[in-house]
Amino acid sequence: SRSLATYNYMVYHQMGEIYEWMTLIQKEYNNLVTKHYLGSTYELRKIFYLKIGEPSDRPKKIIWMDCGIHAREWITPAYCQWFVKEILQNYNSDQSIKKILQNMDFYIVPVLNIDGYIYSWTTDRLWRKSRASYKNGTCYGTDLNRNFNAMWCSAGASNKCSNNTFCGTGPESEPETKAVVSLVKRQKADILCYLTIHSYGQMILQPYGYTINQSKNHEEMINVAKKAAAAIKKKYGTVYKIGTSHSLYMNSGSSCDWAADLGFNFSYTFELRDNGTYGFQLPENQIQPTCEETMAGIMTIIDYINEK
Ligand code: ING
Ligand code: ZN
Repeated sequence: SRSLATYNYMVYHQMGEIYEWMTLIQKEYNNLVTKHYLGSTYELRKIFYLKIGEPSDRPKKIIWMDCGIHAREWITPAYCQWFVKEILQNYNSDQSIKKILQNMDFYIVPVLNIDGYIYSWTTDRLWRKSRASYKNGTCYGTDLNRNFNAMWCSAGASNKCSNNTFCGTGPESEPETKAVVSLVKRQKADILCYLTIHSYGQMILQPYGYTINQSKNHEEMINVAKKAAAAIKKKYGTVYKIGTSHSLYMNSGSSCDWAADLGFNFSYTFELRDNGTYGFQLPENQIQPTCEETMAGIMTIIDYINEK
């Protein structure tokens, strides 16, 4: 698709189309959107994020959201694109979106694990990890959501490359992880909320995964997650679970825990539809309802933070 007007948000898109979409969206909405280089993948592809908000002279607060850290979770890049389109299309008519874009900037990474995403299109639909090569090319891929510096590789992760939860050769060993860490640390003082989008399972997870300990504002985060889950349910009846990652399964080295340790008050992992019927291969006719309900959930969190 060469034009934004005909871009179909109700189908899954190959990486080449998502790159084109990023170019089109920043051109069409150049009053609100700029495209920035985040870093490079292992296979030397460029990772971009879209910065969305009204221009301002003073530093603005930031909401971070990444999609596609796991290759096979195709609904998540679809959601990040949906989110961007939705806030831009409604900016003029919706006073609450206008207010948010005056106060804050969104940093949106539509696809973080680009090498893996492409591989899931070309070769293995259920590929999860990055495409870094180990052991003379006999073994591939790090689980980028086990590669962050949060009790790295202590539990719920594997140090064997052949495993799906391989944690890498060290904390932040992977270029995709490094790219996130370097930008997020640079903007640390301004980030209010760190959102990372996965599928599947219908959950809103909060820190921690590596310990039974809770974050300092655990109760507040639970209350906000409850509100978000209620907003999701109200849309199409989809039921979400909420809780700490640890209460669902132990894991270490996740970006959500790392972000909490950096000091962000709000750090959530979303697991979008479904509950296992289709799993990672969510049919395209569920893209729209999934994105609409997720929109309701995420805007609940953002409204709360913006009004705080
Ligand atoms: N789920 C996440 C995973 O990386 C998760 C679950 C949530 C891990 C929060 C760590 C922290 O395994 C999927 N679907 O990838
Ligand atoms: Zn995932």
